[in-house]
Amino acid sequence: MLFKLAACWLSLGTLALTGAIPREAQTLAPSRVFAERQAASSTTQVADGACTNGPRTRNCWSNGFSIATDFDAKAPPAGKTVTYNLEITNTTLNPDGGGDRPVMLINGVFPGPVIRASWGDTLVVHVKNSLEHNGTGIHWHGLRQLNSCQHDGVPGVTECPIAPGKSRQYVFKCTQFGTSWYHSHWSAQYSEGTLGTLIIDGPATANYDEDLGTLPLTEWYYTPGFTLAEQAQHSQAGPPRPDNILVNGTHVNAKGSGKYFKMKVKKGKKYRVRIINTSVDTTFSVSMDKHPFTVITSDFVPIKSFVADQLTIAIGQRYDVVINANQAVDNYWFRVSIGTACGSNAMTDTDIPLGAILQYEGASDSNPTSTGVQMRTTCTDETGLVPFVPNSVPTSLVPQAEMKLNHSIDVNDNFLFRWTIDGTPMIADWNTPSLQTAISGSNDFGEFSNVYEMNSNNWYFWWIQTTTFIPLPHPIHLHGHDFYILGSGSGTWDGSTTGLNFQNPTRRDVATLPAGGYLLLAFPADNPGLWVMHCHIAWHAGQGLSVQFLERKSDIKGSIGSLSEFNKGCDEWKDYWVPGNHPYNQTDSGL
Ligand SMILES: *[C@@H]1O[C@H](CO)[C@@H](O)[C@H](O)[C@H]1NC(C)=O
Ligand SMILES: *[C@@H]1O[C@H](CO)[C@@H](O)[C@H](O)[C@H]1NC(C)=O
Ligand SMILES: *[C@@H]1O[C@H](CO)[C@@H](O)[C@H](O)[C@H]1NC(C)=O
Ligand SMILES: *[C@@H]1O[C@H](CO)[C@@H](O)[C@H](O)[C@H]1NC(C)=O
Ligand SMILES: *[C@@H]1O[C@H](CO)[C@@H](O)[C@H](O)[C@H]1NC(C)=O
Ligand SMILES: *[C@@H]1O[C@H](CO)[C@@H](O)[C@H](O)[C@H]1NC(C)=O
Ligand SMILES: [Cu+2]
Repeated sequence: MLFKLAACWLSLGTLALTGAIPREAQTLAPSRVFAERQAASSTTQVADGACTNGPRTRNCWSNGFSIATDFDAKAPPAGKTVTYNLEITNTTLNPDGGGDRPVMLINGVFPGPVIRASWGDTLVVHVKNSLEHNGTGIHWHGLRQLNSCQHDGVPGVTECPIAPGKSRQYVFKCTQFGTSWYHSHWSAQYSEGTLGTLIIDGPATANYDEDLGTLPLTEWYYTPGFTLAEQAQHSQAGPPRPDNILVNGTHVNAKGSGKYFKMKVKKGKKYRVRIINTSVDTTFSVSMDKHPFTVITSDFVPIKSFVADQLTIAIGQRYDVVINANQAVDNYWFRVSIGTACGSNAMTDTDIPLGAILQYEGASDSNPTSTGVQMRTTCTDETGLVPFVPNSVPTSLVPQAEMKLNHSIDVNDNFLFRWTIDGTPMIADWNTPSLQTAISGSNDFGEFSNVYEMNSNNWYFWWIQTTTFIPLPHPIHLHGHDFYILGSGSGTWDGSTTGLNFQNPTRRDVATLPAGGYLLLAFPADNPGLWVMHCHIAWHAGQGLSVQFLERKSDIKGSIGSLSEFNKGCDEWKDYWVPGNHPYNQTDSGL
């Protein structure tokens, strides 16, 4: 009886509180949300009436969890188990009307199925490799894999590839929330279409009525990815030129056939859109005519929301935005431009608009005639992204290593191009994943492993410095962590910490190393395992632009749980990967 009374009183309090949050509020005061969380968690065992997620209370979640929760410090809410089955097949696809192309799809669709779970849930994903002549391995981009390194899906590092005809089960907890994607991490395979998007529902820093879901952007080539990767690593003339782009898997082609993707909205509502750059080699800028974006997250980190007409998105990066359908009932362009400062696309030779359509209910089915902002063609990251939950980096840190990004060319081997870190490209050994070597107690990771060790439970600071004369921006992605971006710039870092950002710097899992410049990153060694950090331009990763962090080696075995899937996978792979049993060889980094 007493219990019920208390619950009742709490929900009355809720009404008063939610009523007090102005409907149009775009920024939620952290102190208020924090107070709510305190109130909720102090009434243990009582269902959380004080903070229920809804269109006007997106800051709330449940039972003492809200947008103000520091998910790096607090365990996630108790969740359920969510299971998916994915099967990779060798098939063909004609997404833009430009013609069929061989692809390797997940469950026969491009993009693959949207995987959806909630904050605190455990995802169980069964992956079946139904390809005849390729291995595979699926990486859950941006998922923290706290104490589950063997489920990170990186062949040669955290697992043996999944052999043809075999399956693997990946199990991991959703400790963060927001938008991401999953993709093959096996050689150039994701450029064959082996990818899909992923949503972890949770609280947000701005309110909206409806969630339109994920909006993956990619470039599209009419030539198979493995053929292009081979060309790219032997090319003296730069990377291959994409033929088109796809927005959520579709687009109009250079001859005008094919169709634009349509987002359908109702006037008077606010919508969340989850934009993801899943491309192989293209930086994009995006805007929506007459509908500015309220940006609420960058990668898996909620940020203080801000309004922008246009966003630039590097490969692997995600921005969740809210748009307000408050314009006249009509069609509007969602514009996509190519970062021609660091790439190209055949569609820029045509007058065909690149993008998708925002269609109001009641509008005609014709293409928009709307006008918008001047689109960028640059390849630099967005700046001023302030994490909603402030965390800081110790100011006493000094760089642990200067990682020099250079390149090498083997002219004897038909002009073989490699990116090097401190003189060595990273080449994965599929038969002997680094995780296996580490667990066996050995430090013999091989000549091309690019291992950097982090032995203590402490913060580490890394300096990535371009030394090559090839000035290209590189989207650097870290597994197992969000890194803190202390600074970046052109030229060589002068070693001075003046001007670096230690107080609540942007943290995310992909940041751009500026063309010819440097990038300074920090993160704490709080996740024992082996974590790669690589360029997310697929060609560059294939050409060796990667390192791996060996994090608290002596704690790995004790923290990551059962290795049964890992061991089974290696047994099956080694049975398959024997000379004479496969028509193709590993010709790149394997990542
Ligand atoms: C996909 O099918 C094509 C055509 O049959 C074949 O040449 C190729 O080896 C197959 N690829 C894989 C990875 O099984
Ligand atoms: C993109 O397509 C997926 C799969 O059909 C769908 O779930 C999602 O809502 C679409 N995205 C948008 C922004 O409409
Ligand atoms: C995708 O990432 C690539 C490489 O970082 C970048 O060139 C491109 O602009 C990004 N696309 C979008 C839409 O941001
Ligand atoms: C980078 O590579 C070039 C040759 O490709 C070499 O001359 C130069 O010394 C290298 N720089 C560093 C810092 O390794
Ligand atoms: C693969 O490598 C083996 C052993 O080096 C060699 O005999 C075979 O010809 C290679 N196959 C291809 C397709 O290059
Ligand atoms: C994967 O299959 C494609 C053909 O579908 C082939 O071009 C490529 O070499 C294969 N890669 C490996 C390492 O087997
Ligand atoms: Cu790169």
